[in-house]
Amino acid sequence: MINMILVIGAFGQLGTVLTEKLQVKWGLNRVIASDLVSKADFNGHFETLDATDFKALEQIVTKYKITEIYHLAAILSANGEKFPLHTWDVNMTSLFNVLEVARIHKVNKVFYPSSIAVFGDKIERVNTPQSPNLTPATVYGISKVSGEIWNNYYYNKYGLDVRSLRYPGVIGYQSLPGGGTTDYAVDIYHKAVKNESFECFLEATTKLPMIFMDDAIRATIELMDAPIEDINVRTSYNLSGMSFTPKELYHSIKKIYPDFKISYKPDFRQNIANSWPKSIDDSSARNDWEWKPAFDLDMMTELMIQKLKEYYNSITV
Ligand code: VAH
Repeated sequence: MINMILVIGAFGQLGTVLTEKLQVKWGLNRVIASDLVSKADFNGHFETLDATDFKALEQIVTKYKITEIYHLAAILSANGEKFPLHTWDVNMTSLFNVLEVARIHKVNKVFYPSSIAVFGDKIERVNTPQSPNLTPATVYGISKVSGEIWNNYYYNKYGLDVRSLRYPGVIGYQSLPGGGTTDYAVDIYHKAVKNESFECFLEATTKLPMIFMDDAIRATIELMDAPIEDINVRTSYNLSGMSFTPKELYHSIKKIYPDFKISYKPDFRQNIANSWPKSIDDSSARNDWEWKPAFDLDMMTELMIQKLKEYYNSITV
């Protein structure tokens, strides 16, 4: 059977990179990118889609005979707190639409991104295990926990093969995050490369789990490629890359930019970060489908700076 892939939220932070990877893996004609608005420089098939519109989603799924959906659209943790009920509505309606359309039209596989935001204050914050008490402190986290449980329900009741990862903060040079609490760890590199100083909205010592984009994308593809009998977690897999504080990240960048300056001005996002783990136990992912991250902090810093330098040079000439 021919695989036809739909990516929802294809121009977001993860979607931008994942769509390109999937195009390379399956071919340009096998991947349909969708998002709220189109992008002039996008190379490939594109459909405008608001995933809260069931009919519009269904039309695309039937038009292209979609067999695999990556549902990456969501309102993230920090933006989500500004309009909690709207966030719940968007995140859940879009997921229900994806699950229902997949069930009705017999889509083979669905990918759903969950997050370390599912954890709350009832957990061990160091090496947080797979399935402790989930009592998230943000509406984004509540929507992700609920999404995980609904995915598990669709798997058990209808046999829908939904797979999911609890991403840490994702850091990449290819795209910008939008409205999350871990966004600082991307912004800081842009400031360093532009020779500007950085004002951090988290305290110097706030340790959070993070992952380099290459690792995050590889984990996604490896999970989706794993034989069905190896997938034992049907809510969402803990996923770990590295853990660091803003101060540690600053010192990693300072090895390349010794004059780089940072100041700290915590805002409402500090409370969100305080409710999240410091590090993650991802042994289920390691055991079930042999997950292993490749990048540590200094390796990531080197590549981020090299790539962002290339990018800023290319737009200033
Ligand atoms: C956020 N980057 O900050 C997201 C993420 C690890 C948290 O899901 O909201």
